[in-house]
Amino acid sequence: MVGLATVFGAGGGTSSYREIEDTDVIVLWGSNARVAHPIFFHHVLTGIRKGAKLFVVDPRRTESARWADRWLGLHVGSDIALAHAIGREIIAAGLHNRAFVEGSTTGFDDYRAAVEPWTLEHAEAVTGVPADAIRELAHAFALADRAQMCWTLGITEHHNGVDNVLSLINLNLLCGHVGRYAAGINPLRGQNNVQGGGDMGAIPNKLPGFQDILDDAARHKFDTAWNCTIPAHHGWHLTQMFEAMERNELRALYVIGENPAQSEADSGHAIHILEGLEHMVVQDIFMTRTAQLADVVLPATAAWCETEGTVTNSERRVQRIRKALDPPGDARDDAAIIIDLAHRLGHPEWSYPDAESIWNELRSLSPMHTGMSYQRLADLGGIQWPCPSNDTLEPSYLHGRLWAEDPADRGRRAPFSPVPWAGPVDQITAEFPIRLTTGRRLDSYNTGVQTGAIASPMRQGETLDLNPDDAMRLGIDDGDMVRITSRRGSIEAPARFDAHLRPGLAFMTFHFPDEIDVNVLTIEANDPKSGTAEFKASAIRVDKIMSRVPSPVAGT
Ligand SMILES: Nc1nc2c(c(=O)[nH]1)N[C@H]1C(S)=C(S)[C@@H](COP(=O)(O)OP(=O)(O)OC[C@H]3O[C@@H](n4cnc5c(=O)[nH]c(N)nc54)[C@H](O)[C@@H]3O)O[C@H]1N2
Ligand SMILES: Nc1nc2c(c(=O)[nH]1)N[C@H]1C(S)=C(S)[C@@H](COP(=O)(O)OP(=O)(O)OC[C@H]3O[C@@H](n4cnc5c(=O)[nH]c(N)nc54)[C@H](O)[C@@H]3O)O[C@H]1N2
Ligand SMILES: [Mo]
Repeated sequence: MVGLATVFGAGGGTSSYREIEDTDVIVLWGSNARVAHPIFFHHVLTGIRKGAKLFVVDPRRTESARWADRWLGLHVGSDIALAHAIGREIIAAGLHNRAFVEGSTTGFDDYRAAVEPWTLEHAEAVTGVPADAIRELAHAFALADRAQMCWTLGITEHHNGVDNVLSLINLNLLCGHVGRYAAGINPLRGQNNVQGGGDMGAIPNKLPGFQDILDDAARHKFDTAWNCTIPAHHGWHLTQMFEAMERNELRALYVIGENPAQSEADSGHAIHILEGLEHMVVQDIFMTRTAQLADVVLPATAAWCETEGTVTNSERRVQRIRKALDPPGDARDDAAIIIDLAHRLGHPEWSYPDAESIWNELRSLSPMHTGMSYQRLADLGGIQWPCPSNDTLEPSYLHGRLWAEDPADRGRRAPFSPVPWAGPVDQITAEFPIRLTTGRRLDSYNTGVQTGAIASPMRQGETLDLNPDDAMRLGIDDGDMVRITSRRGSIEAPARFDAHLRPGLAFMTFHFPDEIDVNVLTIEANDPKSGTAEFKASAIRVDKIMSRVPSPVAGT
């Protein structure tokens, strides 16, 4: 979101899901949407059936790549090199959209100079992607009438995640693939309401509706509405909070719906910091490992089925959710708990009889939500922001003004970003010769708290996935028990052969922390601009500790 906000002002994907069905070229970059965004992927499949070409850029030949016309298997962390080579090739072949670049962007000359060294051959050497595949993607993307660039964590979870994002946005600017129907730039959001959390101001620098916390007029509007004084400075993001805890500057933490004892990189270190807090409150629907470290645990209801409210998805669509089940035991609505807390902190005027009254207050303060009454949300089956009034129709895509006939109507031009390339922080050496990247499987969800609570025949348990050639060179057979060691720590897991991995690459998830806690291994190298950790690039060593125990054969 930082990258999109830098270029366009608003931190949101530019297109609607259905637009991917009407596009000519789809690039899934560092995203395994077949597994992680299956509903969105259905729209991708419809697009493919209607003739769109799919390119997948990922160091693993993922389930998503099975539907691709071309899979570009690159080295972990080499994305900027690849993006710059694509940009250079488009310019060298004269395929960029000159009118759009001249009329609606800034900084093209600096960008052209930054990509100049990235010839196809140089990029092939750095990324491992054959030059002809780079050329094919460059030409298909530039020649398409409409193209969509979609990315997720393979791009953002790096020490230079924001620069990675900017290097992809450059390509859309170069070809004018933004601000038109079915041409767009779309980061797919992770959790079902992570977009909504940001829209509501649950980020350190914005008030609800992305109103800037440094804007006096915006702040005073909220001061008056909420009877308080909002500090006129940015708060801390999660990484900065951990740093402040380590300095003993932040001494109490109120955690709602997050399990940082398992989801933080270098979790051994993170747990140590959480244990040093004077006071920690955890509000969750399960007794998580973080909750076990807390002084107070507040049992909450599950937002998606036990309460009323709204969620906002990756295409900025706000939808109603309704209570279907009574919550168990003492569990209470998240909002009710927070309102009670406000009363006890001396704000008895907080009075919201139901979720709708909270929402209506938001509509009165956040212009992009004003036209979204509960009635309209129900009638229309969800509405995308911005929706400033009761007669706003679906905006579908953002930034259409970049194409306005009259330059005066185009608003701020979108800047190119001549970002530098820098490889992963955790170095591959003789002692740590294998690159570990971490991510997701279809059958489990994040730290496994929710999916681990039910038995599923789909779930196989965690493995270290290795390229078979690498494994055999290390004397490791499929199913052998191995020790995995990084510069932070060490864990054990069964090895599994996966020929879809590039040589030198291993893969694990963070879904099974009770048995195998991968974040013991990951590096806490953060992007200074977004605070995101480099979950996607650790260096490891793998040692066999025990041969696979053959499963008993019936009758013996
Ligand atoms: N089934 C399931 N679905 C989920 C979740 C889940 O836990 N389970 N979690 C949700 C959440 S919170 C999120 S944020 C999303 C995440 O959704 P995704 O980002 O799609 O999921 P990941 O598997 O973490 O990473 C995506 C891909 O990045 C690739 N990758 C790794 N390193 C690099 C690199 O250097 N460059 C490139 N180009 N690619 C790289 C990996 O091989 C992987 O295939 O999924 C959401 N959906
Ligand atoms: N190694 C590695 N680590 C990673 C990643 C990776 O790719 N690799 N990905 C990172 C990413 S993208 C993410 S998003 C994080 C996820 O990290 P977390 O957000 O810490 O993990 P979750 O398991 O999604 O935890 C969400 C918690 O919210 C609780 N919850 C669910 N619904 C409700 C509700 O309605 N109310 C309340 N109060 N609680 C609720 C759940 O019980 C759960 O404990 O992990 C990060 N960590
Ligand atoms: Mo996420």
